[in-house]
Amino acid sequence: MNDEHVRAVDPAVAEALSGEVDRQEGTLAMIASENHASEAVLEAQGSVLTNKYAEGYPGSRYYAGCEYADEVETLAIERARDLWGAEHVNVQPHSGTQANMAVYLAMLEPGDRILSLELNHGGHLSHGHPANFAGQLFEVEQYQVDAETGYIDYEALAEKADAFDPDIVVSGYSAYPRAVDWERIQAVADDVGAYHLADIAHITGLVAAGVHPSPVGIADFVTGSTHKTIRAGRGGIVMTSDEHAKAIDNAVFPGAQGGPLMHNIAGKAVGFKEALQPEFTEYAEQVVSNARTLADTFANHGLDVVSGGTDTHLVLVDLRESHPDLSGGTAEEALERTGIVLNANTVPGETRSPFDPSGIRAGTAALTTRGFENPEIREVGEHIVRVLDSPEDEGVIGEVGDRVTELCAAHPLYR
Ligand code: DSN
Repeated sequence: MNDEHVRAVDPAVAEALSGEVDRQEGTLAMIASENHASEAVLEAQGSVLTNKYAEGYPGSRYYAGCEYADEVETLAIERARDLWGAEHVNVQPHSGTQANMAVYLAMLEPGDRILSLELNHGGHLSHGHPANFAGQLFEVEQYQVDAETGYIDYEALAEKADAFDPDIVVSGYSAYPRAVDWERIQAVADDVGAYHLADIAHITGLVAAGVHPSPVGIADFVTGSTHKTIRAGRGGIVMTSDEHAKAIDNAVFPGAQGGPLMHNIAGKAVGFKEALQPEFTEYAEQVVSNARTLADTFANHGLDVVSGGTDTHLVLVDLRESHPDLSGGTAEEALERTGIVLNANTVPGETRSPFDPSGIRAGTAALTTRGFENPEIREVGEHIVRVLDSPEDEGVIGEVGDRVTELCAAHPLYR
């Protein structure tokens, strides 16, 4: 990729950037929250809009010279509305967590109550973990997945809601492989007079393409990030009805943020345009098909796939039964040595430390972007199993690593 100006000014950063291009090019990105943005998105994100202050919203800014910022942000908003069908969209959140912060800030008072899924069961830090602002400012109760099935325990969720009387129920998850029944969670929220926030950060692209049910029009608020399955570059987004539009806009700016990252919003606009093309639906369908193939491959080799499979882009494996002496962290490290990059993950009923948990999480969004289809995903799944079985066998690490290099070369990204 062209880096002549960075290289002239700062060779150290140029070397690191070039190393990162090589790393992405030469390894298999299977961290479920990652993807590879197109060069068009990268160009927009690396544009002169990084120079522009545009506090406010299109047509109503606190600074002069915002005509192009207005144009770009309006395009991002219109395309997001086309993609997800929301009445109102705010494309300014810097990340998914900032989007969630805006919803809490708009609708809750400090000390109010959040009911959300436990982190070990697939939730997210910004849903109320004690280490996060959401856990520090609000009272938090958590629901779980069913210990046997790995699916959300909707009945227990309803009972918790009755007992806890939350102000907001949070759905949408970071490590939950199954389709979410948004209506059922909405009914729980309605029963206790709570708002419903559906955080679709991981599945924005799947929802936009119609391969996962949409919470838009069901939940009061839908938040997401824009760099995962939707592939529109780093950032966040909030969607809501006209009723809550003003509260959300005020909560994003000036409530939670200052000047919007206009270069990122340009990336979102471009990525959303790409996602509106018919090929994106094919992409999203292939992402899910690939994830199902990966889950089947793992299950056929005796791994404990949480919930028995997947409806999304991700697969969660609990290593405790099949590999009792192998932690997620050791598995992650051994796989990284072969060029397969995924993450250690906590699992429902976690018994180890979150720093070295019992599971691994793997996603197919990035590999699908570079053109992997089911046979290659099956092969990658078999390589993962081989490494899990022999994480310290240098022969296995070397053989798998060589094959990963061949697979990457067959699917170039940016070169
Ligand atoms: N860190 C992201 C993930 O990996 O799921 C979520 O923010």
